[in-house]
Amino acid sequence: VEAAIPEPQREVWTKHQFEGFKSKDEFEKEVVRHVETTLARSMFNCDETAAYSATSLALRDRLIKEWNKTQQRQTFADSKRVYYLSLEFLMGRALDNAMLNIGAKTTAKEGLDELGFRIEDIIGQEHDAALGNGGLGRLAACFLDSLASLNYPAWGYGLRYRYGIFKQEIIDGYQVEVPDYWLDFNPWEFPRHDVTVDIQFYGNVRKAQDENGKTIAHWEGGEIVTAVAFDVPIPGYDTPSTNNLRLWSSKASGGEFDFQKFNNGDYESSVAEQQRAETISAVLYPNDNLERGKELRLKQQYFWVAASLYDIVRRFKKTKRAWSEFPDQIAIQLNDTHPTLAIVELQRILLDVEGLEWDEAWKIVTSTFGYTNHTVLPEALEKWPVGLVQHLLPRHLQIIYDINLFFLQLVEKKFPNDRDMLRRVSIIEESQPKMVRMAFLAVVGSHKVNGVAELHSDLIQTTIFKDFVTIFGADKFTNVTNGITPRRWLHQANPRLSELIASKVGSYDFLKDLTLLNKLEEFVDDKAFRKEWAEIKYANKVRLAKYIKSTTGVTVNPSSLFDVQVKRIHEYKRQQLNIFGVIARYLKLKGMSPEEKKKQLPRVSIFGGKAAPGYWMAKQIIHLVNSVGAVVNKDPEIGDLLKVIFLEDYNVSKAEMITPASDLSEHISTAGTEASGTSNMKFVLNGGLIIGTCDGANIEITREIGQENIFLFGTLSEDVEDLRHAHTYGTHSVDAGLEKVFSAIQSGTFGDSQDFNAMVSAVRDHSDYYLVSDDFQSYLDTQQMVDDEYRNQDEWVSKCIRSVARMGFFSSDRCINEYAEGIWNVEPLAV
Ligand code: KOT
Repeated sequence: VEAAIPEPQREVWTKHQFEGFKSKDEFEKEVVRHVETTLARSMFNCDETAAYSATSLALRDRLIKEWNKTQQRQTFADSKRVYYLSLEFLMGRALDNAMLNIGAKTTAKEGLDELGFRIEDIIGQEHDAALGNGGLGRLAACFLDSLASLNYPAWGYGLRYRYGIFKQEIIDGYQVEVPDYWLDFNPWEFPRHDVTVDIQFYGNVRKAQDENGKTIAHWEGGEIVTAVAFDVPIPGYDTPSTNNLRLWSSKASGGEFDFQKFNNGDYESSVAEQQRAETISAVLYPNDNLERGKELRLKQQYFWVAASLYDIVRRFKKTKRAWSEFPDQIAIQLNDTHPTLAIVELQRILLDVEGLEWDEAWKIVTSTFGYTNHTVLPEALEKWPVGLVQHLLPRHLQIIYDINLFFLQLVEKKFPNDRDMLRRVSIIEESQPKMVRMAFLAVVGSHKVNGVAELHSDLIQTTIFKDFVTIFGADKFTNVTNGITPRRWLHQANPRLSELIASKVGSYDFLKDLTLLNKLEEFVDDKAFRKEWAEIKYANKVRLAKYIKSTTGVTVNPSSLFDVQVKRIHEYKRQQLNIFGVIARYLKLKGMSPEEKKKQLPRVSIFGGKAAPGYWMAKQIIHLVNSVGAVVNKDPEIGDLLKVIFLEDYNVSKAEMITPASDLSEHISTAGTEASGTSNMKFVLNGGLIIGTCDGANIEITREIGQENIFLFGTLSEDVEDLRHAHTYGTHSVDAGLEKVFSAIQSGTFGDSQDFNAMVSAVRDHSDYYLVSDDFQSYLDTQQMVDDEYRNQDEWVSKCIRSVARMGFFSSDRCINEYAEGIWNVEPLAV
C-alpha cells in the first residue's frame, strides 16, 4: 500500500499487464526469449539444462501473476489465514507439477517437441527440492498442494536450507553421504531482500517498571542474526489460487562482514561472524524419528519460529484489529514439536512488546495454535536441557517456567494432593540435567492436539498424553488421518493410469474429489479395461527394470513379482524382517530340485531408503541388503527366481517412478510404532497390493479397501508390551526358521559375518525389541499367500482395481478439509 502507483498512472500499468504464454506459439516464444536473454545463450548453445531453465522461467512467469492476484485477494478479503509451520518441506520437483496444476503440460510438451526436446528429458533435469527427511516433510508438501487446490488462504513457513537431505551413494555395499547443494539454479524461489527480520539470541533479561508501575521484561544484549525471506509459489490444481511458501535464510546482521575488523586487517574474524550466522540455515538435520538435542538445531528452531511470528504479527497489525481478534484471523499449525517455541514467542511478543496482561495473552496464544503429533517413539520426543534454553533464550525460559507454574496450579486445583501427577505432567522434567519437555509444552499451549491415524491418535491419548486427557478432557484431542495429493501421486507419477481412470469415470474430476474413484468398481469385469490396466502396470515395471539395469547393472525380468520396500531405514520399520525373509526364500530355493524350482514364482525384492548418518544399525541393514544382493543376483542356480536390489538415493522423484511399478509393497513396522505411513497410500493408489502389519494407516486402508485386498500379518499393538516384557524377563527363544537364516549369515554366505553380528544379536541376545522373531513365521506364511495369489493374475488385477476404487478417503484434500473444519475454523476463499 505504501508504494502504490497513483491513480492517474494505473491505466498504463493495467494496459501493459503481463499475461504469460497462452498458446504453444507463445510458449515457444517465451522459451526462446529466456534462452536468449535471461540465460544469454542461443540455439547453438542450448543443452537440456538450458532448455529446462528456460521452460521453468516461462512457466514461472505464468505462476507469478496468479500468485500476486491470490495474495491481493486474500489481503483484500481479510479472512482467516492458516500458517503451517514445518521444519521440513519435501517438495521434490516443481516443473511437472506446476505444468499439470495450471493445465499447461500439453502446450509445453508440444512446444518443447517443436523446439527439439522431449518433455520427459527436460523434467528430468530438475534437482529435487529435498528439504525434508521422509513422511513428515512430504506430508507438509502434500498439504500445501491441497491447501492451494482447495483455495484455502494459507502460507507455509520453513527454513531455506542450503543443503537438503544428503545424497546417498552405495560404495562397496555401504552408504556414503554426499552433500546436497541444490541452490545453484533455482527458478522457483524469489528472494525478498526487503523482507527481513532481526533475530536475537543469548543476552540477558532486565526487569523494570514502566510509567504505570507495571513490571516489564527487557531482553537485552546477545547477538543478532538476520532472517531473509525467500518465497516459493504453490500453484493449486485447476484453480488460479497460488499460495506462498516462505523459507527463511540466515545472514549476518548489518551487512556482509565486520568492516571495522576488516579495515584493521583482521580478515579472518571479520568473516567468522558472517559464517556463524549463515550456519543456522545451512543444513537440514538428517534424522527421521530421532532428536539429538544439538544447540544448532535449537537455534534453527528459534530463528525460523521468531522470523515467522514477526511476519505474521506484522501482517495482523496492518489490519488495525484488536488483539482479541488474533485467533479469529490466524490459525497456526505446528508440524510436530519442532516449532513449539512459537507458543512461547507469541506469548513473549504479546507480553513484553505489546504490553498485554498474561491471561489475555495466553488466551490468544492457546486459541491460535494446533499441534500435530507424528510419533510415539521415545527417542524422537524433543527435550531440551534447561541450561541450554536459559543460555540461548533467557526470556523464553522464564516464560516457559511461568506457563508451567500456571498449568501446574490448574492441575493442583483439579487434582488436589496428587504429587505424582504434578511430577508426571510438568513441562520441566526434574532430571539431571533438567529438561524442557516440548511435547507437553505444545499440548498445554494449543487448543487442539491431533495424531495422524486412528490407532496413533488412540495411542497418544492412552500413553504419552494420558494425563493430559484427564486434565483437559478428551475434546482437546482428535484424529486427522494423513492423506496424499492425488495430483502428484497419481496424475503426475502415473499419467497412463490417470488417463485410463478418467476414460472410465468420465472425467478428471476424481483428481479434485478422489471419492469419485468408486465408479471404477463398475468396470472390474470389463475385459478390455483390465487388459489395459495390466499393460500399464507392466509398462511401469519395464521402465523400472531399465532403471535398475542402468544404475545397478542387474537384469530383472519385468514379469516377476516386484516387491518393494522404500522408506527411511529404521529398526522400527523392520527392513531387517524383509531381508531375513528374502534370505529364507533364497535358502529354500537352494534346497529345491530343478523340477520344484520350475514351479516357483520369480520375485524381485527392491529396497531403497536412507539411514541417518549416525544410525549405525540402520547402516548395517543397508549393508546386509547389498551383500545378499551381491550373492543372490549372480547365483546361476537361482536365475530369475530371485533378485535383490538396493536402489541408491531414494527421494521424491524416484518415488514417482518406483511407486507405479510395484506389485507388492511392504509396510511392516512393529505394531504401534508407525504413526501413519503415507507411502502405503501411494502404492495402493497406483494399483499395487500391500503386505503389512496392523499399524498406522494400514488399519484404515484395510477398512476402506476390504481385508480380502491386503496381506496383513503379525502381532497386534495391544500385545506388544506383554511380548517385550516376556522377552526381557521370561525365556526368549528365536523362531526356528529365523535361526536357519542366522546360521547362513554367520557361516559367511553373504560375506564377512562379523559385519552382521549386531543385527543378529539384537534379535537373539538382546530382547528383540522390534519383535522380528515373533512375527517371522507369520510374515513368511503371508508372503507364501502372496505368491499363491499372484499366480491368479485375473484375481490379482481385480483386487488392485477394487482397491484403487476405494482409496478416495486417503486424499490430502479430505485431510485438509478436516483440519480446516475441526481445528482451524477457516473456509476457502472464492476465486
Ligand atoms: C520426528 C523427529 C524428527 C524428524 C521426523 C520425525 C517424524 C517423522 N516423526 N514422525 N514422522 C513420520 O510422520 C509421517 C507423517 O505424519 C508419518 O506418516 C510416519 O508414520 C511418521 O514416522
